[in-house]
Amino acid sequence: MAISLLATSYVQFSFSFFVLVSLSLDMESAIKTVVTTFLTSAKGKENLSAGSFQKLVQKQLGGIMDDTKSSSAIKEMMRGLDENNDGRVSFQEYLTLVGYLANSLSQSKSGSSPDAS
Ligand SMILES: [Ca+2]
Repeated sequence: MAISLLATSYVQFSFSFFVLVSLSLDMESAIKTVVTTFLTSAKGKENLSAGSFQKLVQKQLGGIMDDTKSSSAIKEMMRGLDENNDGRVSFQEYLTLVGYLANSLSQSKSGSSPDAS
C-alpha cells in the first residue's frame, strides 16, 4: 500500500515536473522568437525601418492584430511606438508593442476589460 502511494506521488511529481519543464521551454522559445524576429527584420541594423516594421507586422502579427493589411494603420501604430520620433522602431520600442499585445491577450483570455473593473 505504502509503495503504491509512493509510486502514485512519484508519477504525479514527474508529471508536474514535465509540465513545468515544457512550459518553461515554451516560454524560452517564445522569448527567443521575439528577439530573433526583430534581429532578422532589422537585417543587422539597430532599428527597424518603416518598411521592415510593416513587413514584420503583416507577416507575424496578422492573427493577433486587426488592421494589419492596412499600411496606413501600421504607419499610425508605428508613430505611436516611435518614442524618440526618429521614424524607426528600436528594440525597446518594439518591446512596447510586444508588451501591449501580451497585455491585450491576457485581458481577452481572462475575460476582463479595462472598462469592466
Ligand atoms: Ca524610434
